[in-house]
Amino acid sequence: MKEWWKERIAYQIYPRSFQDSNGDGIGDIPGIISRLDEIKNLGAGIIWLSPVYKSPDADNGYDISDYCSIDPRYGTMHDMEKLFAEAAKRDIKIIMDLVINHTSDEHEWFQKSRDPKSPYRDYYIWRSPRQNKGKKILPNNWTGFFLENVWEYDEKSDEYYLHLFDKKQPDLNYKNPKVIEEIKNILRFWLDKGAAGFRCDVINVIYKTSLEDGKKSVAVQGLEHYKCQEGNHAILRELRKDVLDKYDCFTVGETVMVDLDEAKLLCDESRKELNMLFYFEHLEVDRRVAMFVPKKFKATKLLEVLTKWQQGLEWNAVYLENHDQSRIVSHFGDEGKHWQASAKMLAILELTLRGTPFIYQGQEIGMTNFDYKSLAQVNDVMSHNINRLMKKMLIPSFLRWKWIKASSRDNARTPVQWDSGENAGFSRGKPWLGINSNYTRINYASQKNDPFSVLNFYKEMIALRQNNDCLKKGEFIPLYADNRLMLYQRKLENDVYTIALNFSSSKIKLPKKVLVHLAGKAVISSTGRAALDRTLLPWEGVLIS
Ligand code: TEU
Ligand code: CA
Repeated sequence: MKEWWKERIAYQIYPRSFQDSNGDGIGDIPGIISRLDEIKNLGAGIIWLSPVYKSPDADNGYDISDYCSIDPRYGTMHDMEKLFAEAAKRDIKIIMDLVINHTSDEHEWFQKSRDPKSPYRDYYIWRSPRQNKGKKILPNNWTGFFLENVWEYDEKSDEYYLHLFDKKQPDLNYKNPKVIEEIKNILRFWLDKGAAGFRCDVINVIYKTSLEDGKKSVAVQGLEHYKCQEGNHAILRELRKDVLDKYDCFTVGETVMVDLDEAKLLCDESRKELNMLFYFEHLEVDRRVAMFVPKKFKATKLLEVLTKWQQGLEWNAVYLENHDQSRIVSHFGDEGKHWQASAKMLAILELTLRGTPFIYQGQEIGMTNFDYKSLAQVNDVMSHNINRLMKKMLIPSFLRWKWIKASSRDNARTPVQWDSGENAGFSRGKPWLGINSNYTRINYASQKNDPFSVLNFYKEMIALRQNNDCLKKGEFIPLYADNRLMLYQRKLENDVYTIALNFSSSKIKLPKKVLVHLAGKAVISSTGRAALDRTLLPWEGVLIS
């Protein structure tokens, strides 16, 4: 079968913030259908659809209460079928979000599981409290991804259930073969409906080998008992063999805290587990302890991380944004004076890496982080948890707000800015989450007919890449980096491209030793220059052939 996922650009839709069609302030499936031409026009050939399943919405749909039905907020199954059909007409494939580490606590399985005698008890991970000097204590010392403890007490049976994420997201028990059979049925259901694959949520932590205490750690204590376990690999191979391999589809795994050696096992084509994965290391080069404490950005570090991953895997997913991360212009670029050049420079970066690029809604128009003034405007469950935790640690409120502002997942979740009209053209009603007030300046409609816009630059870069095997599959060769400058090449047989990127607001005089690589013709520049001299302008990125 042809590996079409290596030839296409993917576009991620976070439905609730994409396009509302009925004025309830929440994006929906008819809204997506109405914007398929825009996605096609951009040049994308795959859509990754974040969850649209029935959900009580404790984590915006990543807590699913019925995997085979559509939440009424997003529309009906009929709408979803129409979306598959309309996308197919435009030669766009859709992959669904597969969230199977946990379900919602409102899922029927979990409701039944609360009864210790139910055959569903063993679908989840229940444990009795431990005793310490006559007092009940938690079954183990693990800490979760949302920075809370991972055990929730259920009076009904005097036991706790495990949840690595929110307490409304109980973890499934993958030691139970019945659970795996249920998942296979869910996969078949969506593949038969027309899905072209899955983005698999936190797919490298689903199998808990043991529930012993974890080694002391500042974050996610207990990880060594469930990250990338042999049992996890075996499940991925089983899903592939029994279901996925029977369809023309692919999977991309979201793999948390993964390192390259683990990724190699997960993506090695001969092992038949995942087709590609999302790692996080490149987005963490300017952060200590994962998301929280900022650290100075250095292009040297970014090039080092990219080189390791670009050379380490045969094929992989490439991305700079998703619904959990900061907007890339706000993160690695410049929101101010050089907004446009930096957004385009980052487009050059993403679209000249090897692998399947994933572009997140709004990235193609250079949307920025939210401009909220207080925590009251934030919705993200994780941000509120962090705030609570920091408050307990007596961290003053201005510092808490500073960190949450920089790291909140809502940064990427503000509604898409379609035009300069009411609610940015996202909705006729009050949007579920505040719109960035820069929407009159940054929006799709104004960029559509502007040949120099970020949007048209993305289109140009995508078109350029589309017929170019060197940019898609060529070797990645690092050339040079310092704090603000980075150069690399892509090479396939006789084709060579050199990419030079300036991550600063200063004009840079290029070091002598890199000039030899820049002798060719500038194919495209983020500042619009047709010819190069010995400098890079502020936030300039160039592609040279
Ligand atoms: O994310 C996994 C995950 O670990 C993130 O929430 C992570 O903590 C964050 O990105 C900080 O880097 C996935 C989904 O993408 C996320 O939206 C869900 O909340 C989470 O799983 C639970 O399903
Ligand atoms: Ca709606």
